[in-house]
Parts: sequence; structure tokens; C-alpha cells
Amino acid sequence: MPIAITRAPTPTLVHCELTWIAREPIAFELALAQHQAYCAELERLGCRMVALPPDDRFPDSCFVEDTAVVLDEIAVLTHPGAESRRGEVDLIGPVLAGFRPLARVEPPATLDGGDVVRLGRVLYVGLSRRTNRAGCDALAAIGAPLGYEVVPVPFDGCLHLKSACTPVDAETVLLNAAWVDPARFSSYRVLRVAEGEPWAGDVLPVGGAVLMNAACPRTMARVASHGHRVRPMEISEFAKAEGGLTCLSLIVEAP
Ligand code: CIR
Repeated sequence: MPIAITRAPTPTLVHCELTWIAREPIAFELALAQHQAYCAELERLGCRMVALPPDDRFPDSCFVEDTAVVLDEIAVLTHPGAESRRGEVDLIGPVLAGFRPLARVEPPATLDGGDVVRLGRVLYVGLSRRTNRAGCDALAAIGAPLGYEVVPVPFDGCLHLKSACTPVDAETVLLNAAWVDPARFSSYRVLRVAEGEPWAGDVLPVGGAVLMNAACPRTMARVASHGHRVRPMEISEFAKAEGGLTCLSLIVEAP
């Protein structure tokens, strides 16, 4: 049974970091309801939930994905690229210590968990506004003795590599070719997001289903047509904060 670690959004979410999109009003009560529905869906799909309390000091702290990279053997605490988010790591460390030995990316290296796409023993690391080359190298140094290969991936147009592409299953990657070059994933089956749904590439496969952004119906149909059980999730308020489905949880697979 996978463990899903989540943190409830704080009302200060309205002051979130934004990089590629303009600020729009976030309806906090709706964000809260959407987060509750997300957690309920993860639980329905068989996850054991670890629900952490909101923390007003960190507007983006519901996006727990960015604070760590959880591998089978260890959890790597990140050093997030945005200064406002660095304190979130100290909050998540003690929680992850209950499940994995910890390693840590140290400054000047920066790494956001949202930039790490794992496919088997390969970690594709997006070189972004948040993750620098040193962050990529730090993860490679931690991962190599455990048998992980790190592949740097340049991309452009969105916040994190996972905003542009995520695995749908072990052999299939869903991606937005305007943001990341599909040739980077030529050894996998590549599905593309539908026209007009640029943010559809961030999906969360868990418990035999694939959680997808309900605002992207045509990409959902495309993924479903490949035999996947798709679960649409309303995440409009998190999308306004430049977040997607993977960002809202850290999934710890059973060893
Ligand atoms: C940020 O800019 O850091 C947040 N507003 C959004 C983080 C989304 N996280 C993710 O894509 N992994």
C-alpha cells in the first residue's frame, strides 16, 4: 500500500510564487475543497494518508512534491530554487525520516522535486528556473551508488519538468511537445497533450488509476483510449498557483 503525504493549503496560498503565469484571485475555500477531494481520491485508490497541517509561513507548502525526491531506498531532501520555499524542507524531513533514510541536496545546488521525473532507475532532471546544474549533479552523486542514472533535461515554457511531462505508466510518457523535446523520451511510448490543453501533462498514476486535471478532457480521453482508468480531479485553484496533480503529494511506495 503506497503512502501519500499531503499538506493542507494555507490561506496564504494567495501569495504563492508565480513564474510563468499572471496572478489571478484564488478562491481559498474552493482550494480547500479541491484538496480534500484529492486526498479522498488517493485514499479511495488505496493510499495510506499522512495528512500534514497547513503552515501559514509557507504559502506554497501544500506543494509537498518539491521538498523531496523519494526513491525506493532513501528520500532526498531538496534545496528548493525559490527562497520562500526553503523552510518547507525542514518540515518534511522528520516526516520522511519515518519511512526512509534521508540524504540532502546542499546549497549552492538547487533542486525542486517537481523537476524530477522517474522512469525505472532513470531520473530525468529538468534544468529549470528552480533546479540548477549543481542540483542535478548532487542528485546524481546521491543516486549513483544506489543504481540510479540521472539524465539532465533542458526544457522551457513552464515551471517544472513535471508540468511538461510525467509517466502514465512504466512504458508511457505524456508530454507537451511545446515545452519539452519528445526525442528526450524516445525509448518510451510518447503521448502528447491535446491541442489547447498545455497543462495536461502533469498526471499522477496511483493505485491502478491515473489522476488527471479535469480541465483537460481531450487529453483525458486520449489517455483513457490507451486503456488507463482516468480519474478527473478539479484543481483550478492550484493551477492558478502553477501547481498540478503531482505537486500536491509525495508518494512513498511500499519497500
Ligand atoms: C511554486 O512556484 O513553487 C508554486 N507556486 C507551485 C509549485 C508547483 N509544484 C510543482 O509543480 N511540483
